[in-house]
Amino acid sequence: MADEVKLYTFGGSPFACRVRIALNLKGIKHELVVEDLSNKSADLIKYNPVNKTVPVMLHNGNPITESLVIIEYLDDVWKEAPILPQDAYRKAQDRFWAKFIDDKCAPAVLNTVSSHGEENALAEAHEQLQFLENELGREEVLWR
Ligand SMILES: N[C@@H](CCC(=O)N[C@@H](CS)C(=O)NCC(=O)O)C(=O)O
Repeated sequence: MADEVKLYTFGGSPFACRVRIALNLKGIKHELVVEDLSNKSADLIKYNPVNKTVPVMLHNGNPITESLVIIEYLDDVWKEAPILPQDAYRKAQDRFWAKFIDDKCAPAVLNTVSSHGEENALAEAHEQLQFLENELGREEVLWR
C-alpha cells in the first residue's frame, strides 16, 4: 500500500515550511491541508489537542506533531536523502541549533515586530542571529 501523507499547514508558518522543505527534499508525495488559524478545523484540534498548532503530519492516519519531531520521523521512515547527519555528534549539534532557532531567534525576531522596532529588541535579535550566522559560516558546517 502506498504511503498516505497529509500535512496540516498555514501559509505564513516557518515551522510548517520547515516540514514542507523536508518532504520536498525527500520527494515524499503529500497532500496539504491549509488551516485558518483564527478558525481551526476540528481535525487540527483532534490531531494536536495539546498545542493546537500547525504543522501536523498524518502518516497513514497517524498524527505526528511538532516540526522538529516530524523531521526526525521523516528520516526514520524514509531513509533516502537524510535531512539530519548520520554521525551522532553532528546530529546532536544540528538538534541544538534547531532548538536555538526556536527558543532564541524566533522569539527575538517576533519581539522586534511586536515592539515596533524598539532598540533593545533589535539589539537582542541581532545578537541571536549573529550567533546563528557565525555557526552557519563555520567551514565544517558548510562542507557537510
Ligand atoms: N514548536 C512548534 C511551533 C508551531 C507553531 O507555533 N505554529 C504556529 C504557526 S507558525 C501556530 O500554529 N499557531 C497557532 C496558535 O498558536 O494558536 C513546531 O515546531 O511545530
